[in-house]
Amino acid sequence: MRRGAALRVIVIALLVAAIVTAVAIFIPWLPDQASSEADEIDFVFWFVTAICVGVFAVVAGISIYAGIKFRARPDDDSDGPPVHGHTGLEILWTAIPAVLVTAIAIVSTIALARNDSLPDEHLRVHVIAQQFTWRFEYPDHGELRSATLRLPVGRAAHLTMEARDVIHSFYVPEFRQKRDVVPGEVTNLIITPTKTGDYTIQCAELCGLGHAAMLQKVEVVEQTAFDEWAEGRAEEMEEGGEVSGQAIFAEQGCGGCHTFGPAGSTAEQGPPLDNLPELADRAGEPLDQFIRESIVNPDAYVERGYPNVMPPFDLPDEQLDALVEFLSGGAAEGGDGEL
Ligand code: HEC
Ligand SMILES: [Cu+2]
Repeated sequence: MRRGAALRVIVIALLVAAIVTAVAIFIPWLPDQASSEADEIDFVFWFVTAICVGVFAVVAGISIYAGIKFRARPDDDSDGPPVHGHTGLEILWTAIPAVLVTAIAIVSTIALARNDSLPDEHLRVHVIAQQFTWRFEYPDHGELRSATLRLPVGRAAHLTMEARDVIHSFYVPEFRQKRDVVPGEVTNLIITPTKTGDYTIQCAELCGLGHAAMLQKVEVVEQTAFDEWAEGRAEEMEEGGEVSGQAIFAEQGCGGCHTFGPAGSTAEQGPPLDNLPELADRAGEPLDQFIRESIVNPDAYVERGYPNVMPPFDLPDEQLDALVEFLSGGAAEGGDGEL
């Protein structure tokens, strides 16, 4: 009798385990890995998943068996038999989870520690998070700044991250690495991309109204392509005097939210900037002044139908002038669309 019950529970548990294992394995829950840190993270993920499958199968096996076997008949109004605790069982169901949780803690700690080891040869990137945009500086390359995170493949990047307003979280699913970006503190993250291609950073900490729009591009390229880009951009920026509005537009990430023909951008988080004269008219302001104010103090005039998510930009005067000129059409010409 007892043995028959145990056997049934085991059969049900194995069945449940088979189903949830299939769900875990055959549905592609995770995107392809694109960093050498991803292995460690995925190992922890699967380790925890395996434990969950085991615990779930045991609990489901007993619950389903008990639900069928001990179901009260519709006309049965009697009380159940009085049952006292079972010391042996209680020790068991306390001890087993304690061991499992400890094992998870140890495995995670080892994985995180391994992913925190920084090789001597690495690229430094400073990350600035601000509602609702990401910006990147490359202290190894002078004044180099960008709104797209470009990384050379096969080389460790050391991100030092700072937040200008509230807590954000840097996360690129393909890299698996994720870390909070906290005001008043510098947090670190190490990423060694293993595959060239385009990925998306998504802020993983609800940081305000525009949180869902806090997406930005990561481009992993060959080292030679990276060097070429870095040199080109650094020269562009050091040429002085000639500040290009188009470069500022790209560098500040305006194209991440706005469609603007001359910059080749197509994002739709904010109003399209191709018909700015019309928008300025509607606001009843001269074009240049309207643009300038919209950049420095976006709260001054919030376009109807759009959330008030544009961050204020505090740019040096000559950059602001160049940007306003670029947007007002003073310097409009076909761009190559580089963001
Ligand atoms: C996080 C997304 C985001 C970024 C980044 C961003 N904007 Fe905006 N922008 C918006 C939204 C949304 C609006 C509409 C709400 C408002 O007017 O504040 C807007 C409004 C504007 C307007 C006024 C248009 C109008 O009709 O009110 C201008 C001009 C503008 N942005 C230019 C820029 C420039 C230049 C940059 C880069 C320096 C930039 N934006 C960066 C989202 C963004
Ligand atoms: Cu954020």
